Amino acid sequence: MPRYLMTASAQMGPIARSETRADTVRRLIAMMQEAKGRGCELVVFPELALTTFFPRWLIEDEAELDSYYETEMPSAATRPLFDEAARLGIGFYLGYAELVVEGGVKRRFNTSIIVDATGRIVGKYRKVHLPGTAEPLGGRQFEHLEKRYFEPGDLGFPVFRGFGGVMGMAICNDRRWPETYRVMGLQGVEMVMLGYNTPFDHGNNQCMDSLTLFHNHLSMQAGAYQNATWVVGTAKCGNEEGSRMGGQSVIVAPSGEIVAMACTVEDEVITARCDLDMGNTYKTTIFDFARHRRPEHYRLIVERTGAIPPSE
Ligand code: CDT
Repeated sequence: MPRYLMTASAQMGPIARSETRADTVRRLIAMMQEAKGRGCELVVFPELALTTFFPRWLIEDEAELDSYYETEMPSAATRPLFDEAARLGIGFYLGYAELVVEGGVKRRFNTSIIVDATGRIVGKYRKVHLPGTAEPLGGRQFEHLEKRYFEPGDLGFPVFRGFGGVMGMAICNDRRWPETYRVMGLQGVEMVMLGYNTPFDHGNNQCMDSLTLFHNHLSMQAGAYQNATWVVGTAKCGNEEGSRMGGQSVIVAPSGEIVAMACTVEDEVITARCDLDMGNTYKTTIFDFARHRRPEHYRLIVERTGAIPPSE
């Protein structure tokens, strides 16, 4: 018996710096309604889906910086999204900037949550692989200051039971790292949801710029196939405040095949009927970890070559 999960990826076009949370939440709700209308039980929104991608700028005014973060979830501004999810009976993944105060100290994370079809938060993840720099590089139109504005996530890569399967999360740059998928793969993940904001700008490396969309799919398709899991990758894209970002949001099957892809750089909902049992075909054959993985040999190789040991 297949275990179908009707899934949507709700890509977003740019969010202007002047756009309010209320405006953005209205866009998210419209796409959630479309996803539900197309029979979906789950909708995946992008990374930092409530604001413009602010790490492109050096923001020295602390109050201004704080205005990009959520201090509670749901907040007054995001409550309508949770209410609509519960009314429709649809779950969602949402990325946002999180600010928590612990012992009088502000801590900032690039965060995502899974919300179930009753509007309840059932999982939280904080981005581990933060790209860019803590100090501005200068000499370029846009910075990438995630290392300044966030600390690396402290929640690991947990998986959550929900939507009839084993669900995991990642955020943007995490998708380029095999560890991301493998840590969840070792926990039997069946669907990895992730949002991204990926500018075409790699400093002066124009060769890499031209491969932006290729590397986007390459990393998600490899992660899906090598860990026998669905991957749902959702972009915020288009020309955001002069920064061009890649789209081509996708739903990738455990075979590594793309089964749905966005074709605009605007708000666009794509859907797929995802059989969560499909990964079992791979998990019991070529990627049967228990039978074929050889962690003890990885250690031997590491000892002989002097490379840094993998943490298992
Ligand atoms: N948001 C984010 O993590 N973006 C990075 C940019 C890398 S440099 C262009 C990404 O991996 O897509």
